[in-house]
Amino acid sequence: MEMTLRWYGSKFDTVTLEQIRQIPGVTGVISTLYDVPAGEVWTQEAIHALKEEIEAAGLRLSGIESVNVHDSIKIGDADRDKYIDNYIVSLENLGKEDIHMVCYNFMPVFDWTRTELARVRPDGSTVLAYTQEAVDALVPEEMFNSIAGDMNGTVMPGWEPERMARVKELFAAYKDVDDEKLFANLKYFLECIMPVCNKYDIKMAIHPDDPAWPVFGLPRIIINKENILRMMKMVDDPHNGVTFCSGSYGTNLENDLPDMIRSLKGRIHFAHVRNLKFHSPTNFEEACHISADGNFDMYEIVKALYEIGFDGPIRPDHGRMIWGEVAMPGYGLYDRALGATYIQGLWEAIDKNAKRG
Ligand SMILES: [Mn+2]
Repeated sequence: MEMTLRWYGSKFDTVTLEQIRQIPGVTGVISTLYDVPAGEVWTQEAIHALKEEIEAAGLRLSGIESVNVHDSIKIGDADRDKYIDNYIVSLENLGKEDIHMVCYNFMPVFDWTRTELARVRPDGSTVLAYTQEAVDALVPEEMFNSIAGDMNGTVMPGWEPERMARVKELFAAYKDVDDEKLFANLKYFLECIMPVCNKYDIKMAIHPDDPAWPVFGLPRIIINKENILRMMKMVDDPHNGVTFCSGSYGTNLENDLPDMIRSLKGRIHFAHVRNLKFHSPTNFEEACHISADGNFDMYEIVKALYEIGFDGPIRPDHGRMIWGEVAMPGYGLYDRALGATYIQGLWEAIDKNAKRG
């Protein structure tokens, strides 16, 4: 594995590359062209400039999170081929710049969903949290306003104001899209992009839906072992793979995370590792990374990744806001740095034990 941190670019991130460089063991960042809207082509020049900036700081651009998929592709409407063509050009330009891992998601309308961005924990840290009761009390158009006040002046991925202004329109466009249609549209998209992925050895890594169940009646398919294995089989190419995000699959307590990891051997191209603390099956908050702070056995999760021979980029996922830091919720420096060193500690112990037999 290669330890990385997500970085939104110098125009958007409160964390600097110089700071990331000083986190023990972190050698790469996962970044994006944050200001290119979904559907537009990523130029080779822009990718090259991002890569140069990161390399000048002594780090590597280890992959992209995300190249977003335009809603037309997810809906399967008349414009989808145009947007798929653009996506293919973006992948081609990434390939030419020697980038080999691309994370994306296939969630309708809303990207990840939380109902609080700064829930206060007993130690005074703040975290993102979710309750189904809070979602059920909202109409979708209110979702953005309920989140916008807590963003610490940042723009969170998937919650761009211009996108949220179109929520009603988007809901109407998705009205005939059910699980089966969404699966079919994903298959169509993947079949179109696999040739360019094969040509440049680009590993596509779909991010799970978060939370891992339908929200506001919209279909969600990347939620459990059964569905993800169906997706692997429907386009059976090693470049069609997943981002294993413990915090997203883990929102559904029925998902056995180490078992899912083992079932995806060879198809996990990127790993997000974090813990959740549940108060009920539909009321959870993001804990710090260590097992004792939440519901997951982080040792078993990292061990499963180790045992399947995972060698891609891994990153600590959302962290708590601690030590007075003001940053994009979930994406401060301090708690993610603690998470990165903790995950590496687990990895080192597992590796040494395995080698001693
Ligand atoms: Mn994730």
